[in-house]
Amino acid sequence: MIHAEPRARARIRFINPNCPLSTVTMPGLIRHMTFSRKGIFMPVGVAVCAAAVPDDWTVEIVDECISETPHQPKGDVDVVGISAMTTQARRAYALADAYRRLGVTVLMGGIHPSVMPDEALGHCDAVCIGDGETCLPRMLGDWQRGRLKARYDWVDYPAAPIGTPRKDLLDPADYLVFNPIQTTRGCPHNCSFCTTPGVFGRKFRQRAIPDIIDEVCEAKERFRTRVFIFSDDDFAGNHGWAIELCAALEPLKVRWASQCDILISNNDKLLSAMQRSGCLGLILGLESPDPATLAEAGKRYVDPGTYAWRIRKIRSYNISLWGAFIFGFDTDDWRACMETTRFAQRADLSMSCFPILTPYPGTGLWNTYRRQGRILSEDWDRYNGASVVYRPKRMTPDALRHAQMAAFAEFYSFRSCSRRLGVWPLKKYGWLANLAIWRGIHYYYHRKGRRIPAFSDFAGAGRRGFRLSCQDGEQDSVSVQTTGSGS
Ligand code: B12
Ligand code: SF4
Repeated sequence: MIHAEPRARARIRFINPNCPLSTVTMPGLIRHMTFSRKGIFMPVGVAVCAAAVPDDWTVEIVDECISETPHQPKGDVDVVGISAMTTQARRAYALADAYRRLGVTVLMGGIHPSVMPDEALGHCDAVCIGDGETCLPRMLGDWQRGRLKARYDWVDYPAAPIGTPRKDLLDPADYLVFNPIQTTRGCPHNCSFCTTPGVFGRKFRQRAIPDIIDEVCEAKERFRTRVFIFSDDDFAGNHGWAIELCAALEPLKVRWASQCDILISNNDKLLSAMQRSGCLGLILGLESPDPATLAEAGKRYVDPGTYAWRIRKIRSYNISLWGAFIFGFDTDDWRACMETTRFAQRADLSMSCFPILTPYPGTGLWNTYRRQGRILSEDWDRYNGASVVYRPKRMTPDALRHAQMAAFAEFYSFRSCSRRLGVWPLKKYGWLANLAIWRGIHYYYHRKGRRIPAFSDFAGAGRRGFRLSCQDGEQDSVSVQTTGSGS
């Protein structure tokens, strides 16, 4: 391909592509749910990459997820760096192709190109596998010397420290969460459906505590942030380190939330350090209360029979819990999905999400389903936790999607919220978040002119000839949940 003539000061544009089937990239819906913002999270991956660019470059970030109109590629830069989770991959490739036609060098990275480098190389000049902090300076240096290679795999180089994102390139007013902070990378566990072990390895890494504290202090000062999200897979994958970080956070008098595994319930010292440091809430990857389902998920580190006391114990430290469940394992039928939803309510979880099992490339599940010939679609847009892209064992794809939406509707109904959150003392954040999701569900079905799904529809389906709401081919519409599963 023809390379643009390098300018005196080289220019790079990072792009976080939109994904049409994900609610988290629909500015209209997000604005409706958040009352003002266009996006939920600022794009940490590209902001961290921007920080890894040498100082003699001009850098900008385009976040297509917060834009009402698609990004129009222009040949006014030397290099573009495009990031992609699987659900963003199709759009990422379209942008990459358009930029290459303009003669701009295209680099790709992020979760999806890291696990599908050959596919990505069909659309870009070089791919980064794993950490951008490690690979990007090498990629740009090689590009400047006219020696850009096709692949840069972070395991081939000494690891660089986890970077601090360039927030100055983004507008805080666009995002609900402008200061997500990554404190760790990777996860010590190896669940079969999860991308994290495949991309970042099972070696669990922690960021330097002084760097984290600096980022927190800067956000407090510049953006008046008091509530932080630590966007980790497993904040407390290393208990000793997490206690140290909590001790360093304590004097800052901030509040925070993160994801972590339920084994923290074994460690009172850690729970107490978390409480003192301002922990408001945690997302726990619970997946299912059924032991057979958990065995199928390869989640071997905990017996779900112990979930109830573990949840009670963590909550006794005044930490709110968000349960991340998954629907669609071979053990699941609609009754099992309903049981899971009822479990989440009985456990008084403040929030829950119920994504549909998705065999993301690079996971053990992807390999298993491919071997079994069960992958129904490789349309990456639909890899969003709301579409059924494989053949489930005990439900039709329509029934699975219906069960998912029935779970959201039941869990976020006013009745369930009142029971789980109570009315007094007022749990302000919990109520606001529940209300936002409730509004999102109602807005979505109202716009579609359809009735909100319920589990009772299954019982009535055969008898009254009732059609499941997704039988109109819209089972792959949009996602309501935020993250996949995590921890
Ligand atoms: C916070 C988070 C979110 C946030 C914010 C996402 C965002 N844009 O920042 C929210 C809540 C919005 C979200 C939503 C979703 N998420 Co999410 N999310 C995460 C989480 C926990 C952390 C992301 C993060 O901040 N990472 C830190 C940054 C620094 O890492 P990074 O983006 O990978 O970037 C590094 C490298 O990949 C590389 N890199 C990245 N881009 C580029 C580009 C170039 C050019 C180069 C050279 C390098 C490079 O350099 C960076 C620094 O090292 C991850 C778990 C994880 N471990 O990543 C899941 C994760 C990314 N999410 C996941 C999923 C499934 C989703 C959803 C589809 C869930 C859903 N059903 O709705 C949606 C879709 C979002 C969308 N855009 O449509 C999956 C992705 C699986 C996959 N194969 O795609 C993950 C891996 C969770 C999991 N364990 O399964 N998510
Ligand atoms: S699901 Fe959670 S615990 Fe399992 S590997 Fe992924 S991040 Fe780790």
